[in-house]
Amino acid sequence: MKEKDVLRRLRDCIVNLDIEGTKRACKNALAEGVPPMKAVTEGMAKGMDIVGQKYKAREYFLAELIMAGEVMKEGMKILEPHLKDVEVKGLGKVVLGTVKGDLHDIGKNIVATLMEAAGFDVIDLGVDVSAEKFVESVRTHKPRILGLSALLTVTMPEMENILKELENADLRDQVKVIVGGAPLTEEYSKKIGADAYATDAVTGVNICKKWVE
Ligand code: B1M
Repeated sequence: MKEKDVLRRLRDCIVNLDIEGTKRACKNALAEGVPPMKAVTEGMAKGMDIVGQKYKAREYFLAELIMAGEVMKEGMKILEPHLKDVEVKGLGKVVLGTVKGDLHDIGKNIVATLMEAAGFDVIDLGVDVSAEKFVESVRTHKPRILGLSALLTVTMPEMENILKELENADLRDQVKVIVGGAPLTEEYSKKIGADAYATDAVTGVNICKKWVE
């Protein structure tokens, strides 16, 4: 099977909310030698974009969004061990989380997986994480990097709040801050004073590696 057909199948299985089909398509992608990260970004994530468009167009509703999240997570269970299959170097700690009010974690989890694969020690605070919890975690764990994810326009301002709280706690200059998530822009990240913005997980991890290597 050609790579583009394997990727198209992965995308379509997500759009059709086909859990068994997605699992089969992920196994097939590995068997056909498709790089696992490509299967995520150019297969399943493309399907998630279409699900998002269908939701916006009122063709899909909340139930379908939830289902799509579950289907992608099942696919990730198959691909994830292969994303991690690299030499581990001690690059230091990263505290990572999705900001308060936001429950989206699929992208953040991919960032966490790739960070670990690159050799970072990831402390994942999960979703709906308050500024206080981020600040406390930076104080306790003393990470080299803090990673913030937000998928909703309404939760983006929470990132600015976290940066302000880090300043107030005199911790801002002790940690590099990277932000990511679909609604963000480079311009917004500069405006709020983040050190970096990444459109995708691979770019994000590469930026973090440059910071510490
Ligand atoms: Co939601 N949702 N959702 N949703 N959801 C979006 C984000 C939306 C764009 C859909 C749409 O309308 N087209 C829209 C937001 C609109 C906006 O604000 N701009 C939306 C909405 C409106 C909502 C609700 C409000 C719906 C409702 O309740 N009426 C609700 C909010 C709940 C809440 O958070 N409080 C909601 C709920 C959900 C579910 C829980 C059902 C589910 C999430 C399941 C889960 O995450 N466990 C869900 C889903 C699945 C989506 C879509 C369809 C897919 C998101 C996803 O997982 N993408 C999404 C549409 C879309 O994004 N196109 C949508 C795949 C993932 C791999 O990509 O997360 O972008 P992404 O991550 C990428 C990059 O962004 C980047 O790297 C990742 C991989 O390359 N990245 C980083 C992310 N974080 C990073 C951090 C970094 C670096 C890079 O450094 C630290």
